[in-house]
Amino acid sequence: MLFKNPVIRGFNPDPSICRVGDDFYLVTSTFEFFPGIPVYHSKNLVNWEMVSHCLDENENLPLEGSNPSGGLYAPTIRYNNGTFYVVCTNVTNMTNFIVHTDNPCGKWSKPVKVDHMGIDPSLFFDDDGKCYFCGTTVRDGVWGFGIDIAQINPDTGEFLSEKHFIKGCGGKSPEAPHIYKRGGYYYLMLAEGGTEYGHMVTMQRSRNVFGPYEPCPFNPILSHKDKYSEIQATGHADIVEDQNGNWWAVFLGIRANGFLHHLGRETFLAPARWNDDGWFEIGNNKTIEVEMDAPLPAKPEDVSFDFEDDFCSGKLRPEWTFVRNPEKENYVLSGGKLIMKGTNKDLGSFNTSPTFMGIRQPENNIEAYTKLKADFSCGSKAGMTAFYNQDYYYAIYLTKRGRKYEVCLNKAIHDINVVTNCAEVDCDGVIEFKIKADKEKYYFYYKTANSDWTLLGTALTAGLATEGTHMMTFTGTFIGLYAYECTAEFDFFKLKTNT
Ligand code: 6LW
Repeated sequence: MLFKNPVIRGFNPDPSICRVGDDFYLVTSTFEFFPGIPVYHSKNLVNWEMVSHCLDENENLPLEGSNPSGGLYAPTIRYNNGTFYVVCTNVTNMTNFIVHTDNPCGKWSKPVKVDHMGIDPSLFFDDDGKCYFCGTTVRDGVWGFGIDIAQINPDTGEFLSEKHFIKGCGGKSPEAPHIYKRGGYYYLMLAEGGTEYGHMVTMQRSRNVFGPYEPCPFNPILSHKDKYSEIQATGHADIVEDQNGNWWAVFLGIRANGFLHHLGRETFLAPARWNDDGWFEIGNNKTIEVEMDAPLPAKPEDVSFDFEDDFCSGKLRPEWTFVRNPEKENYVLSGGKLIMKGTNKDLGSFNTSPTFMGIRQPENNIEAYTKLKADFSCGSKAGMTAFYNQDYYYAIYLTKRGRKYEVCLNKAIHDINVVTNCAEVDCDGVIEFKIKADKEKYYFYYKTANSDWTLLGTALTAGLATEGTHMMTFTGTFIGLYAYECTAEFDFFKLKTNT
């Protein structure tokens, strides 16, 4: 059966997967965005539906003051005996924690803390009932040089053994450890080479969970570091056996536009297998393709990444994402409208939570629409944005200068924040906005009751590329709505792909 990568589009890095019967569950990282850790469900590994979030209460997910790309790093999901566990790190307060649930489509528990300094934690349930924790470790203030493994009680977060230190297979930044057991061997899978263009997946194995581990003779088992392909940076994998005995790897990758990407690291899928020597092989000779043919566990349906919310259901769709800890009273659904109460926090305000909500941009080619009504004073703003983080965004907005309404384009890149192309509009506070995008550019349009769509200006996608950010970032672009120092009523939000 044919399928197309990436299977979960837009910013969805560090995927981790587990299976129960013929149901697959997958989680990804969310960094400074809220709610934390989406849980996706699929029957066929290709069509994924967001069914819950592990952390959907501010009190369980402190993101206040988080730097861009702080917050939640890579989670791991595991199932044991009726319970789903997710373990993760909040780097903003440098805490490792575990949440659990018996219904991954419902509410998750409060987090329990794990006393560990390091990122990318994972759990492994052995067949004798013991559970092990592994994660990258920090020793003497030095990050990212190896993995600690210890027995743990996953319900309390308490360690039940010493930590045992395991090295990587030679690449820089050994991280993303996951342990699996097969044929009497413990396998330790890692990401190495860093999460950028040198990213790889490596494997090592041992008869004893605490090592010593011997490396796979043909490491790395997946990497695009030497491949000419739009798909780059493949790594940070997790693997799963389906109900038919076929094996699969999910991992992050990017769709590079030259050497830039702005959609974020996305979730890819590849068929995998154990060879006769008991080593694991991923994809076609360690690489993957956009279109792959493999025996999926169920027939995929047509995939659509379109999104629409008419704000009539009384509940926001789970795809809506906020930045840091949202002030929930500033987002109200009433009478088929979304009422956003803008505060004095703007999109670019330092490490705070503006009145903003967005969805992950799933494709280069999109068209997104909204209609809003704002009643405000001079200097207030309400509009639509392509938002990477507080230092990198483009926004088209309505404002007022004296008694006149104006639309403006705001471009923020690094510490350059400019307002351009302002145009007076005859509109009485009601306006429609459209953001169109292709690989190279965003196009910002507006429309009033008396006019047709008018192009206000354009901006390069390169301005929102991860590679250009001034501090290490791991996220992707959102298309969203926002309000600043005013109340704005939005009628709908619509995003179309394949335009
Ligand atoms: C994550 C690390 C990585 O913790 O990037 O791609 C870091 N891998 O394993 C942030 O996602």
